[in-house]
Amino acid sequence: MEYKAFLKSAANVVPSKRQLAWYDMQFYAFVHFTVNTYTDLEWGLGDEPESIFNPTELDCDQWVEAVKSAGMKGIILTAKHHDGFCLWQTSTTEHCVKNSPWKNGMGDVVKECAEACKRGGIKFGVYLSPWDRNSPLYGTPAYNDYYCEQLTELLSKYGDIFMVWFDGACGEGPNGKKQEYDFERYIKIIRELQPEAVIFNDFGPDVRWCGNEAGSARRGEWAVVPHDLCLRCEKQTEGKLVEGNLKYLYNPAESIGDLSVIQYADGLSFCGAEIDMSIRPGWFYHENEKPHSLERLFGTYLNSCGNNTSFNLNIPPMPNGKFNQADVERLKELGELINSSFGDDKRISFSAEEIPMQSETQRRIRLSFENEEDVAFVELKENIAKGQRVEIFRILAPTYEDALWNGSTGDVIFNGYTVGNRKICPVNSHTRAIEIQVLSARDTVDFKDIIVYRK
Ligand code: FUL
Repeated sequence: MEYKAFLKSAANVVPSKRQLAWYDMQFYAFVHFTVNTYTDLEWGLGDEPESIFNPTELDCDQWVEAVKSAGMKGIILTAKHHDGFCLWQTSTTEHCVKNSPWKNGMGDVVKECAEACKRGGIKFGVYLSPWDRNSPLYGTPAYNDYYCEQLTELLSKYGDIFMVWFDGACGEGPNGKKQEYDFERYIKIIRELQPEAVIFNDFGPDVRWCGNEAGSARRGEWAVVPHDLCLRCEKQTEGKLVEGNLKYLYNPAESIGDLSVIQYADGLSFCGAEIDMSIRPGWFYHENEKPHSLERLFGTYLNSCGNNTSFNLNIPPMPNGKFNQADVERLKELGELINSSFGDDKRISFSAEEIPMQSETQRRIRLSFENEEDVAFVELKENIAKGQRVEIFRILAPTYEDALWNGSTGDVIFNGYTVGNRKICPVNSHTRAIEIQVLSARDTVDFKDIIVYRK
């Protein structure tokens, strides 16, 4: 394909309706809770007695209030982690809450959490670990039937599900065997029972893993990536799920969606990344751990929600079933910092002037403020429904206060790579005007919004 035509085609790979809804979510919570909470482990062994699970003060409304205070819009609960213990009243196994002393075996954490989310006006999602260290079926074809039954229960008994989070881990089961996961079948069930839900997996089909659990971001995040990275979307493969064969090569790569990589791909998929990390070092609660600093969490927020990915932040409940007060406070501080940084009162009004360019893929937009301002952030939003286009951009401020732009090119206050759904550019500049320059893009650039925030 001719080079420019290829670029244009890459720029016009668009998200599905459910992927667009996921972009709106931006920031949501993971809740890791299981027998590990009582054994101090990160990966349960699968032979834990049900009797240890006893969250006597379980309070999912407290979870919901806490995550809302940080501005998060949903909770994804580990309905089953690698240890195989099910947090809901399942008919598929005895290794579940019904054999625990909690509420005399009548409790259901999935139900309580789903209902609390509904009451609190946020969305609910489920994590169901394919790796199961308890099920004797694991490692045989019958395990896929078992897993599908569990999925069916979760997706039909607890109302709307916004995300199904598949964990890529595939270790040995109790009989020493590994399982071949039938993702095609799992995905079919999700599409049937919860057509609005996005599916997270290391490699899509809807949302992919960012490649680390430390909250680190790429320099820029492309949502359009090689087919060979992803479980391909149904439309592109006429209903068949195809697994990319280069996924392990691509996944942690810094250059995943760069032109230098995608030009060699035999097809492209729209599959944005999620950044997942825990508020503490572990995914599960350990008494000796402390929440990460506000700076680190806010930095990760900027690098995820402000870098064309979503942010899935885990908060682990304590053995009594509540979030630790230190986590609750950190979430509140985080929410306050996000609100005070990006609140309406922080918006600087401006008049915008478009400077005509010869190339249709370049832009210069000059923003002038009424007074000098201490600018903290510039936020750019592409109309992602039409595809992701901006490659390289920069932001400049006039060098001299009085010169504005006359004859001077200005100082570069931000060098950017990729925009996408939302790019937050920390600029930290005292100025009366700025200029946004798009130096290269894959097609014409459609900015849905440009917002400037003062300190
Ligand atoms: C990993 C798991 O092994 C961890 O325990 C945790 O659930 C994390 C989100 O995904 O693959």
